[in-house]
Amino acid sequence: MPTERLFVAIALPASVREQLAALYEPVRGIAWTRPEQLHLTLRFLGDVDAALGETLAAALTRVRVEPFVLPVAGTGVFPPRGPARVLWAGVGHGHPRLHQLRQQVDDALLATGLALDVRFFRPHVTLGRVQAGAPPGAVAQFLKRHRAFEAAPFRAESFQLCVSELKAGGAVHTPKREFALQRSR
Ligand code: 2AM
Repeated sequence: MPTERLFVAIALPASVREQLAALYEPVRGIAWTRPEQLHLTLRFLGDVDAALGETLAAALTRVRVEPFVLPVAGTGVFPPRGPARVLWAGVGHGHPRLHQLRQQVDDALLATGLALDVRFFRPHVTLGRVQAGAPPGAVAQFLKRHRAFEAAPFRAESFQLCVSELKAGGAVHTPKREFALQRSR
């Protein structure tokens, strides 16, 4: 059965991506997210039967959340303690509509019968992955330097169903469908 590795995300406008990519430093052992791929994941679906794509897209057209302004500010790491694996930029506490959107996306996907690995939602934009061999202190220095980072807030007007292909040079993300944020009729 052919599968696709899918996720639902909010794409960031070029201006925000540029501000985030300006934080990147050539540190050995940190693999920075390609600037054009910077995004906020709402839901990772994993490998899904490719034949289900249209059903999932149809379900997502039923999401009704109004556009909202999202701040992009602060930096942090996952896991918060112990060796860092992921460096991220935050979105404050997240706009209430961000959580509403995540909830509606989950409800829409669950209604198709898809099994979701529901876990705590920690909205973030992954900036880079820390690999073995990163110099000790590099992550701490990055966090210290960019703790007060703040990009211009942006208006989230849509979300996307995306395909992630794992390639030798890293994951390549391609939007499959875009859904406008809109109030319920
Ligand atoms: P993140 O790094 O912003 O959390 C596409 O693969 C996106 O889905 C990734 O950029 C990642 O978003 C998220 N993702 C990948 N693998 C995941 C997993 N096993 N569990 C949850 N989210 C995952």
